Amino acid sequence: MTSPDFLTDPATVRVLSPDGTFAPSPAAERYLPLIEALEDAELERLYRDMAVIRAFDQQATLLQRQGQLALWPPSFGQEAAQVGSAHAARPQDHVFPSYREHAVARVRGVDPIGIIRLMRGISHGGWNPWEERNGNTHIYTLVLGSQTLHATGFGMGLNFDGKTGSGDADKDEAVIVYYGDGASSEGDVHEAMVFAASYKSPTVFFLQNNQWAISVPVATQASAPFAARAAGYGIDSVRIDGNDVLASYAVARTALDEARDGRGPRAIEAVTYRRGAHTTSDDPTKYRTKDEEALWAERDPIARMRAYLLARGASEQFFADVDAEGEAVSADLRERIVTLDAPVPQSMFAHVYSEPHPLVDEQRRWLADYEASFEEGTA
Ligand SMILES: Cc1ncc(C[n+]2csc(CCOP(=O)(O)OP(=O)(O)O)c2C)c(N)n1
Repeated sequence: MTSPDFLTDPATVRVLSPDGTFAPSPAAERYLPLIEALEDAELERLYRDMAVIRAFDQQATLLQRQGQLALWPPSFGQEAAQVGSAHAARPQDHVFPSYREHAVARVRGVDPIGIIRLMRGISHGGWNPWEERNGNTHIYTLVLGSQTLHATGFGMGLNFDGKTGSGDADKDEAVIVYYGDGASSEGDVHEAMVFAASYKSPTVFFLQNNQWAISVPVATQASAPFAARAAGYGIDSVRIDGNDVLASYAVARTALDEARDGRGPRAIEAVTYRRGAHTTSDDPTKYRTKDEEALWAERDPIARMRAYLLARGASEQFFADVDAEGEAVSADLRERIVTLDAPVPQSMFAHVYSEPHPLVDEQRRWLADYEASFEEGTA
């Protein structure tokens, strides 16, 4: 588990304390103008996005239990890190998610049925990143860390195309890439950081340190804060309280603006907690304690923002409307999921190579024979 000094470390950017009080840490001072510029409607939007995606996430978990999905990776507990950083990105920026970034996808405009289609096994992607309504959100990556290379290379391309550093923040483009504490041990992430630093790729490395890589605790991945590791590559790096949506927004906004402006990559370590299972195939009671779960429940990102908004005078009606929207999104999901096809196993061979390939043909034939053997067995 992340060392206890995290809550009191003055170098960690935190704006709201776990009980929702506005109490910026020393490191948060430089970001306060960005937060003070947020209007009530924008603050409420941050809360709304977190609460609605949580409802969707819980519904998807239930639907997996009912056999509608092969697998579900819950985003439960990580909503602040995701919603804050996604709102920090400008429309022209590019987003490279891992496989748990449901809140990011929502903020960028992706129809959640695309995520559902992927997790049902009927699509290799789920949505087209180049369609405008998808907000330049690239498809989920299940191979740990590889998306950091894609994001770095994409950012290098932006530089070559002259799409950075003109000084026009409404026109220049940047990239944000999401990955986890476990993924940070992959060579890909390190190679990506070397290239990003050397070529000043306008890429923000956004690490959600949710304390666990399935059953492996974060202490096994890193003996020092991840933020220090990125700094070792020459990348400006900041550690934030990842359950504070305001900290996530302001730090990511600053990092993206700097990257877009041609000042090279930036890194953010968002310290958060995966409150659910790693996926629906996992049983976290086998490796973590009730005490630990209770400790992080007290630091829940949505409860924190709710308390802050209530203290600012948000109405009961507002919270009721948000709950109703969460239920509407869940109902829509329940209705649409039953209209989706069943997975077609043969489709897994469709996009391996653009040209026919003898090994893939052989595997396709093997699978067809294997499936046919069941029919013969029952005849
Ligand atoms: C290259 C690679 N190795 C192993 C796996 C199997 N795997 C899937 S998720 C996971 C743990 C990832 O943990 P972390 O990066 O902390 O992300 P989190 O799931 O906690 O969000 C592992 C080992 C994989 N998908 N890809």
